[in-house]
Amino acid sequence: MDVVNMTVNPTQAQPIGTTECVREYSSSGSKNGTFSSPGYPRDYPEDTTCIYRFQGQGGERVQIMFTSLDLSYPSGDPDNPYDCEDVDSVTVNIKINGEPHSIGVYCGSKRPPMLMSNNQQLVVQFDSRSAPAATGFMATYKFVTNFGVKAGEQADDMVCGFAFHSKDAPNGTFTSPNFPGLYPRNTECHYLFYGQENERIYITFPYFDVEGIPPGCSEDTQSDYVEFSNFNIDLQDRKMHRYCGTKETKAKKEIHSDGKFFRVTFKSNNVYDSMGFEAFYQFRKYEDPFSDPRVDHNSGGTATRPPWLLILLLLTLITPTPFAILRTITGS
Ligand SMILES: [Ca+2]
Repeated sequence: MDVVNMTVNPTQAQPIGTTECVREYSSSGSKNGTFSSPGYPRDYPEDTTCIYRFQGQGGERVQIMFTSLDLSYPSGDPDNPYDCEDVDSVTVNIKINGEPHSIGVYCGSKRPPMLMSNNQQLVVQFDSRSAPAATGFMATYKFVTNFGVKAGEQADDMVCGFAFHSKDAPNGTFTSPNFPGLYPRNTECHYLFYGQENERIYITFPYFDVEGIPPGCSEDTQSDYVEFSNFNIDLQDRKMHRYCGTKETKAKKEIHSDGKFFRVTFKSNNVYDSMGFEAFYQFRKYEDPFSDPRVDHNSGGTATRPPWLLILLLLTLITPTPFAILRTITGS
């Protein structure tokens, strides 16, 4: 039996089964819907290939989520398949710079993660070989423009940008694109934080898994990464380190801005992917300890803020009643 050809042009995928079915889904028709293996929820036919082509427009991405997967898997545990070669499978293909890439081959009954295309197109290929007693798959599709990021205000002048203003929300969460699915390839998203005067932005990561090799997380190591900057898009902040890897590989401590603006950038390349991150942000008032004048040098070192509270507290300790305190203060 044929093996899934990973190098097929995803927009012109050739069937490997003898029964071909091709289905086209265009965002000009519907922005979302469902698709499934032939005959679902009845058992799917043997020796069949089905191609599902998704075509968005403008800045749309294709987001697909399998709600069920039940493929014949004679060679092991279908809930934990270790190899999808030569068995019934579902392959998800995208195109990067004109070159075809598979972002996942799935088999057995382990449900695939939520997936997103890197551009307007995505192709799903279903291949059955055996005479199965299995229902196949059911999935939903969506053409989205928000990259699956459900926080912040999407910036119109950026491909993938989200703005967070402290006047709108003092804290909240934001995620990598398509979270909690796999993040899309070749994607760069910016998260811009605008605080008020004397505010700083604090970021922590409850979940972090970005494919890459720390500590450099450089392009040389084919790393995806998260970058931080006190400057806007065009300026790199050399003193801030990139984050990549899993939260376990390096304890991810709280990171903060130097001023009232902060930028977090997520960037993925064209190979490998992970689930990304979920982050918590908080705008906090910043009290600079060095800008608070505690000593008045003009009056010979006398404190500029008399410690009235401390005096009252001491008087309370040594005198029995408030009247006694009053008498002590006024001297009557
Ligand atoms: Ca990658």
